[in-house]
Amino acid sequence: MDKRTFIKTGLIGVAAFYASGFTAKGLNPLYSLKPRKNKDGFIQPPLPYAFDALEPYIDTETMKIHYSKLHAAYTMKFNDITRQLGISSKPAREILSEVSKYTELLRNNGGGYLNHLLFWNVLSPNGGGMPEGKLHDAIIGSFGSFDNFKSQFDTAARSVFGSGWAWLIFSEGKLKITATQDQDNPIMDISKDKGFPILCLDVWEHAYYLKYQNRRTDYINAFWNIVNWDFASKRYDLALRRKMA
Ligand code: MN3
Repeated sequence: MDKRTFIKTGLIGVAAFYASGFTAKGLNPLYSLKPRKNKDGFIQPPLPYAFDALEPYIDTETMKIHYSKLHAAYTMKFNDITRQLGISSKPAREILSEVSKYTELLRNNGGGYLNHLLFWNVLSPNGGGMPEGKLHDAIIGSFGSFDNFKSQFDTAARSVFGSGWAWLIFSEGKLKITATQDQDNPIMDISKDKGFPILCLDVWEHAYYLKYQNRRTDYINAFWNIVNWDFASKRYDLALRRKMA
């Protein structure tokens, strides 16, 4: 093997390693929400930014606990349960799309696993502002204006009783806002509004209590400063492609 071939082979090895779930930047883009697996099952990819990167909107301590304790626990339990049931080789999306077949424990932990994967990517220290291109036009088309969209999303997020999530989904050819309880999501067959998630907001108290205490509205307002519209736009493109497929 000459030097050039050796380097080339080495690079392919590196590429294969990163393809196993990690990239040089940290997180493989999960636009398709198809998390990679390793021998232990579904992986919890690294956060795509530092724990303190979303300050002052989401505080460092909350991010540490949320990612390292809570999401890690959902991941571990989801792996345990899917292994016990002998369904660990199935994609997470597929398991959740037929979640009514399984126990509430699987529903809660599978939802907790996938919802947070999406949520970390929906946030960015370079986020905020407004979407561009097709997603922008679709939001105006579906909600009349960007402010109307925000206000409807805010209402959905505020109205979740107890713990849950607010969602922007692509459903039956258009954008729609919905909310779910606990760790349910619009991929699940038990969900009243089913669709392809574009954007989500975790409104469990664990997502904001340390900084905002009971002021969920302040947390929701802060969210708009860190929305990763670039990621959301790519999710929307994917939703359109799937619809046409
Ligand atoms: Mn959470």
